[in-house]
Amino acid sequence: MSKPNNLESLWMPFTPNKAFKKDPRIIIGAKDMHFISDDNREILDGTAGLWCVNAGHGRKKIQEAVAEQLETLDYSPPFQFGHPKQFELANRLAEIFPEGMNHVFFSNSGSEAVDSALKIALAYQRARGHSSKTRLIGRERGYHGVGFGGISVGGMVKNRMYFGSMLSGVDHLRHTHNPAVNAYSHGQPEYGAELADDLERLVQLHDASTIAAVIVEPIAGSTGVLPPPKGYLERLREICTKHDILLIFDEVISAFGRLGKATGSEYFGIIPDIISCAKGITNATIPMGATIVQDYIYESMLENADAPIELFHGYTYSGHPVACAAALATIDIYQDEGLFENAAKMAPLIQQAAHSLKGTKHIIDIRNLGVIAALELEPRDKAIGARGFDVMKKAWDLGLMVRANGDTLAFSPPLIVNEGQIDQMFTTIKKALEQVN
Ligand code: PXG
Repeated sequence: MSKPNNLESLWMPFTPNKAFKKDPRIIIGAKDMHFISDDNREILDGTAGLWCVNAGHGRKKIQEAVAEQLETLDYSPPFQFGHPKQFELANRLAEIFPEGMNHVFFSNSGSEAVDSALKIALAYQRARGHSSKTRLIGRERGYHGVGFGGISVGGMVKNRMYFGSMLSGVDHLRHTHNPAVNAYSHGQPEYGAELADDLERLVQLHDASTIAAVIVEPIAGSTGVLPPPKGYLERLREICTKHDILLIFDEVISAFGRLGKATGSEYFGIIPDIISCAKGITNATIPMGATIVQDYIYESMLENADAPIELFHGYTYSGHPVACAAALATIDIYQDEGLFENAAKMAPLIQQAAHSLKGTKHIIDIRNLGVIAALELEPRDKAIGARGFDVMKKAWDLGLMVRANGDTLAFSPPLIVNEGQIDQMFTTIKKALEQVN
């Protein structure tokens, strides 16, 4: 494959375009645990792309399923018509998602899965006669994609500050990051369960009769990997139930094995009312998102709808046949190869390897859970994110893809990762850290 010779026309997402085009990193191929760069180097994929290629790259079974689907039925309209694979996939997801979550609404990305979740929450409250419940609660440092719904409940400052006033009637819980007491925690930190009581305070302020739903990532990813403090999610669930507020888990990152189970909900043993997911659902081969709801939400919507169409929401590509074929093949791979179990097996090795870097130049905190680890670096004076960015680039030169979220380096390799590759990831990043000021 040849190098693109003009990089100018493309406006790259979430990328410093000027810097990239001066010093590009171009990927031309991928197989299993590796990317191939345009100078023909093998780059170890320490991030499963963007937390999404959970079964590793270039999986034959998915390729064949996609090719066959394109030959048989390339597209069918999702409104008023159905095709078999979307029903089959909804059933498969219902099997692996938590108890009582048997109804699936399809979309094309995590952002859409989140917006669908928020809209379903509002429509459900109205359908069951609680139409004053319109308020949505998110959390500081939360990431829920880039739609106006997602950035409104999200809490990443830069993702919000450029885009006006967003949705009204949104409030936020405090984030759970507290390095003063929790730095270098192995897995879930000890302190911070009481931060869930912020929801009680918001109920005091707004009254529960105005609050439709709370949305959180069970483990915050994009903001730099923040595992929930022990007891925090349990408390949040309790308070939501007490005040009849829906709990939405945004599992775009945590579903499909990242924590060693099908969902973060299963891993933490907490059942939310709605889950949004995407990414690993198709091993990232074809865009797809899904919003899975508890039976009582779906049933109430069907029973109480004031129009034959119970939910005025959907996308041209909801349940796209090719995405469904890819997702079914992906779930087969996860189950046939026991990849969630492999993730659970690798988790302690990642924990050990990550924490062995304590004391390495620049590192001020190390966090981990499941097949996720993060190294937080001391920011440079007046240049937040610059050091993280330079280490990411240096790692690329040394043959490793790692994600820099500001000054936090995040690792989330495909779930096929083995012990040698874990070792290579952390040996390489150590080298990169030592070579960057
Ligand atoms: N919710 C969560 C929890 C996510 O992590 C989205 C929603 C949005 O998904 P889409 O498919 O619309 O991008 C995400 C996406 C990073 C990074 O660097 C993470 C995501 C996307 C891009 C970068 O951590 N997660």
